[in-house]
Amino acid sequence: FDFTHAIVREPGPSVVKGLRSVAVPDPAYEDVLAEHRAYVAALAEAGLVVDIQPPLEDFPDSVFMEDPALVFSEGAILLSPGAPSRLGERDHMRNALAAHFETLHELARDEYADGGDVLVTPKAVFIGLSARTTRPGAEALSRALASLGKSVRIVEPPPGVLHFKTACALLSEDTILATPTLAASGLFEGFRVVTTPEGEEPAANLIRINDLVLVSGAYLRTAERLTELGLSVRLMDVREIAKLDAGLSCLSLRW
Ligand code: CIR
Repeated sequence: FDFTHAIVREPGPSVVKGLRSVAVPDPAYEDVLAEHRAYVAALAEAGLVVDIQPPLEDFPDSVFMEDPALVFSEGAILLSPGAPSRLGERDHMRNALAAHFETLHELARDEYADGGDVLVTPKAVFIGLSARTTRPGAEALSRALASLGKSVRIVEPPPGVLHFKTACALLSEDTILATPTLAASGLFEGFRVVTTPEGEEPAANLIRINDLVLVSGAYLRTAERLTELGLSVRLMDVREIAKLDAGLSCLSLRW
């Protein structure tokens, strides 16, 4: 969570047609845009230099910048998003990354992995298998991570969420926030695990950036729990973006 830079992509009007797992009505574009602008402002407030990429109207989900790549100060890895409508985001992401990274690894087009399934911790990088991240994709990503000197744990999280990080986030060097179901799976051996309060499971999709933790404003009991742990919490309005199965980590790449 020690970062200096981020890349985001501004949402264009097509964002309202983004993928969703539950058939909810389209979000309101103006509100998505306002939520996104407030998010960018919070990243800047947390101390990041933010590169804002232009909207891609042909790719409604391209605002969820976290999924087609994984970035570290040592280099970047271009991923193959597992949703067919998102695969073409790769080419735009390659261009965006070229301005920042000399080292760019690339997964093959059929080695599917979404950045939302990857939790980076100081000890290990967790890759969660999902409907978007296949075993061959996870293994290819694991090889790319090894070449950047990272150790990897490929895990099979309990089903029921879109991405691994829908249900967990890094809070400190050795502390993970997870939903009770994921915490009970025992995947985080060696870490201290804090759970989301009953009924606030989606709050787990949060991000810590330097000293600030961005949390959805809908989950006040989670915010209170984190404040009690001594963390500085910033509540964010993501009500419209959340209709597209998104939380706070999906909206940027950070390094
Ligand atoms: C999708 O289904 O791909 C988007 N509607 C939401 C992606 C959320 N990304 C993430 O959690 N990393």
